[in-house]
Amino acid sequence: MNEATLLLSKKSEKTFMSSAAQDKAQANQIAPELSNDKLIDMLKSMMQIRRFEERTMQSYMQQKIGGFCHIYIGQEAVAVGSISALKSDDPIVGAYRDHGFALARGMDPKYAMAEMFGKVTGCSKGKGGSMHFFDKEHHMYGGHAIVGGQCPLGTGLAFASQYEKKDNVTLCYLGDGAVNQGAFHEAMNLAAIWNLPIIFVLENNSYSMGTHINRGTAMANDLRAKAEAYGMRYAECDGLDVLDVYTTFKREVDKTRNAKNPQWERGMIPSYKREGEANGPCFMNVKTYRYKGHSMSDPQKYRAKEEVEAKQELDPINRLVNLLIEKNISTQDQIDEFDKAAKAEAQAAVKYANESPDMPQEELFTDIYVNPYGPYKKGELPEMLKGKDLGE
Ligand SMILES: Cc1ncc(C[n+]2csc(CCOP(=O)(O)OP(=O)(O)O)c2C)c(N)n1
Ligand SMILES: [Mg+2]
Repeated sequence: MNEATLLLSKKSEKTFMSSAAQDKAQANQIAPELSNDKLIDMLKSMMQIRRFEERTMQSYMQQKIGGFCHIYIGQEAVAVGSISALKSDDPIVGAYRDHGFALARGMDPKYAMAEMFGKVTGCSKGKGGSMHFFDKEHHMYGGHAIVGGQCPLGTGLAFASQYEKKDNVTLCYLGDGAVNQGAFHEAMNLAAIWNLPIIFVLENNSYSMGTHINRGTAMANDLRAKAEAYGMRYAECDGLDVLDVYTTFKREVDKTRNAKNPQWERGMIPSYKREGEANGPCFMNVKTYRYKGHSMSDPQKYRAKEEVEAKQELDPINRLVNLLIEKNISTQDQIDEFDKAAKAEAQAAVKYANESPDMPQEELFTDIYVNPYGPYKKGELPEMLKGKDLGE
């Protein structure tokens, strides 16, 4: 396992101690709500993901895990910084590179690992595998393998919370490849005309499989255009810096939480005159990088080793470690302990997955059709809305 990516190297320490250290110190000050405990939690969460992913790679090589498997190493700050800015019942949904945001959201690594091992104890009973994590309890609505397929679902989650007059914000994660999908544009359009409480979180790691964003995406140099096409708020942050991710998300999540549908508030108005967009949906471009291949079977011929190494110098975990030590928030010894705990937890997850029973064959015929809200009859309210105050 590549210990070097996580543990402090003298070289990265030197890089960090320059002006970057001052910038980060300021970032901490502009987020006074970030207590020392919360900073440490964010570090632990990123370490948990990194060590989990290393074990995932190892288990894949040992053929314990089958099918497609996409590693999140390098992108940890995106999931951790953004989810730290949410309420615990704010829904999240994303694509197949889902281990990071599932763990950051609170999924037990045991159930995540068991899912990939195809075991019945997995978060999706072993039926979904790496790409289809799901955790209703933690409001994590998948894990979706169809590029862009999660965008309409995220829009639906945001629509539901607005319709039910809840004050939730949905985070819909997508890769840079997804911005060229029709589903993404349909979802952006609906989110804009209904002013839905959703943030489309572009995890912009510059590559869709082996295609660089500049080769595959119009206006790649100015992705603000994608938001402007829908009159939607645009923001961006440094996805290799968890504090920048957190502070940017905190600001945008707070604005988005107030999203109201002007058509419902004041009767129909033309959508092109949509008001209140400062408090509406947002398209967030998070510049990040994946240190590993697209999936476990990627020879990575499309990028230079030097490019990956240069990005590893900016490793989000090392950067936070440096800050915590520099600010006397934590010591190297404590950090080593956190890391030891993260490694032990990942190892325990593998043990649990190994020892769990396989999915019984009968399970193949369950969870196919779901109708928990009862039959809908024309003219009647659906079960889910009966007895609810709809404000009429
Ligand atoms: C509709 C659809 N087309 C093609 C694919 C094949 N495919 C799987 S991943 C991928 C690249 C997506 O890249 P990106 O959205 O940037 O996400 P990342 O892998 O970088 O996280 C493609 C084309 C797919 N899964 N779904
Ligand atoms: Mg990508």
